[in-house]
Amino acid sequence: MGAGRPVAPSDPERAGPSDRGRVVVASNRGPVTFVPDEAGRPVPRRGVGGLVSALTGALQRTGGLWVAAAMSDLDRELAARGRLDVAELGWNFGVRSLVVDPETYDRFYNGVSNRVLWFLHHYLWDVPRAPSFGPQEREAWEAYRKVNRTFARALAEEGEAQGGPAYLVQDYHLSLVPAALRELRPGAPVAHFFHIPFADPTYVRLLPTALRRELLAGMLGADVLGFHTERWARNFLGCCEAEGIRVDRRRRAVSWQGREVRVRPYPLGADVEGLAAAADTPEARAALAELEAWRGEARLVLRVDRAELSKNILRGFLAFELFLRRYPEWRGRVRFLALLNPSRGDLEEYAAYVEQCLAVAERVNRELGSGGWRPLEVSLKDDFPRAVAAYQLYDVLLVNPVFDGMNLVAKEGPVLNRRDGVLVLSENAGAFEEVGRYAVRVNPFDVLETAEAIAAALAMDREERARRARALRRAVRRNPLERWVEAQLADLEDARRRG
Ligand code: GDG
Repeated sequence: MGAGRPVAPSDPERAGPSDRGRVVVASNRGPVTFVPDEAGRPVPRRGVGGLVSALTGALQRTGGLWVAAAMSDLDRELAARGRLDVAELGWNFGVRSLVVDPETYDRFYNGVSNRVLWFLHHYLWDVPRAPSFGPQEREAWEAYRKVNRTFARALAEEGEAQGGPAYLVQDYHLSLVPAALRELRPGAPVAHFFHIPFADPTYVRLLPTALRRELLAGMLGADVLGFHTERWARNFLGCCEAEGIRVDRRRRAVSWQGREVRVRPYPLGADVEGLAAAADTPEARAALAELEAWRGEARLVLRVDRAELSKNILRGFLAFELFLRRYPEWRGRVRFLALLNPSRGDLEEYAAYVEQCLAVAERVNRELGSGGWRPLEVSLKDDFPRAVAAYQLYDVLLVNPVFDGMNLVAKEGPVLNRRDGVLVLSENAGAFEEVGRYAVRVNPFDVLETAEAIAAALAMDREERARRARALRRAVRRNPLERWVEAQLADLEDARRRG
């Protein structure tokens, strides 16, 4: 989350049902970070991205509170003084930041959330070697449990002040919060949303038995469990069945401790208005001019990702290399731009992966580049305006994650693109359920197929490109950003009415 644009205090176009009670959101990372200005005064900066827009939009309508962990030293210092002051962002909801001691937080965040749960649900382990669960991993699990309980306690405390809110708990970091919160506030309506894939029952068995049962039980404390796609929801139901828990597949419901838990897909939409505003900033316009000059007459293949193992950057580069070797007539006429936002630098697997990607890019440039033509340009930088500018310019957008909960890039690109660019999309990206039929489909492990997909996308005739681009835009616009929260809140209310 970097520097962001200001949020409109209230936008009547976006107003949803006004009779909803208050909402309390919980997530590991909050919607705001503080950076000191020249005088050293902490200034709040709103995070960028569809998720922050969806949740701040909902909170603007209902009022309430967002609870998150303090990230930086400055965050921790401000959090220790009480509620964060976000008045200058025009928000009519509060933000509470939780302080966790840095060692516990590191075990919770790096040790379990990113090293175990992220790897598990994206199928990232090199199975002959990892995972391996010994005493150290159990200790990290203890920290995970502790931070989840800290969140649950804070949410329960806030329940009174917020007049019995609906709770929207976010993501895999907080899988144990629903059950812990239910113990403290038994009748409270709780939805939990998983932003990443949910692995299938066989792969989930890579987790020690007690841990995977605890995870399922933690999530089943919710009334509503949300995933981006049918596929991830089905995997979750399959995992419950594998543990002997009663599941009604037809109604997508789990019977758990005398309650019924609904398990549903709620695909997150793209922030179409926010993207248009971001493209209109001076930073994005300057980046657009610079990229246009750099591209020249060449065609542009683009990827935009966090520098992240699950995004399959390396196979993407190898596929582009293979494409250039099989179709030499394209040499000098196409450029590949990879905009990579640095991520999780604390994990050695990530540093090694990024290094490997950079080395492959260098080799491809050395072996295949000639004259002033460098085929593969990599930018490793947090630069949202540049991403928004590049979206407008691509001829081919390569989105080939090994697995991805949704992948918003696949939806954002087509909204802003001006060249009837073609989307090459992994069949394992959640976005595939909504927009896959307008894209060129790839199996992310098949480098040859991906190379051929790039070739097919570049060679596609004008009418076909225009037809697909139009259909993509329509498909994305059919799912407005607000629907994601509204559908969860409506299902929570319904679940409550039916007891
Ligand atoms: C997780 C799940 C799920 C691009 N460049 C920069 C930057 N961006 C923005 C993009 C987009 C977002 O970052 C990336 O979102 P994705 O959905 O593609 O991927 P994850 O970060 O892995 O998100 C994913 C998502 O949660 C929401 O539920 O779709 O499956 O993995 O909006 O425009 N943002 C910043 N700097 C950049 O340089 N700050």
